[in-house]
Amino acid sequence: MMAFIGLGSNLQQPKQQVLKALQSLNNLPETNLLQNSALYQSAALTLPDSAPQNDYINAVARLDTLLSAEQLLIHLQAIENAQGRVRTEKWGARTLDLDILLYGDETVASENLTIPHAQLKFRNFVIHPLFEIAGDINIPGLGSLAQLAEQTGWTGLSKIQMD
Ligand code: ROI
Repeated sequence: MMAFIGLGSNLQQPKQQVLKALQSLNNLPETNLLQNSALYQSAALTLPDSAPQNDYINAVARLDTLLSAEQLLIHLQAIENAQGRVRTEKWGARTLDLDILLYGDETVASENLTIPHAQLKFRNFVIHPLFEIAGDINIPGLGSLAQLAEQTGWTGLSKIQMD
């Protein structure tokens, strides 16, 4: 199955955290990392009235995996934990966040998992990196990614040049 993973970090050398997580994704069982987007710097999206947070580094990865969505989730949580993720408050700063954005063209609505990711359509730091590597896909319930990307601004978001 083709799956797209959103990566985000805003603590403890975020760029290194994201690069390390990409390696870990490639080392998952029955899984290949096919592609990753550039890294993007993005202003933190926070809850109203919460303390300011550092900027995030965000990226999106494309996996080919034989794992089920639920198995994949468990592996992603293990990677987050291995990189020092501590769950404190909702929408708090974090060393690493890994979200299953898409799992083929499947829709999942279970206790632990909502696919497509429920916030995807509101987040330019997901939409633009995803569009960079998967310009021609459709998103279940949302239609063409190209159209979504066209409608989505770049406020607070910039692609990082790695050369
Ligand atoms: N803000 C940005 N810019 N990038 C993220 O990955 C991100 N992740 C989160 C919250 C706290 C909602 N804000 C974010 O989980």
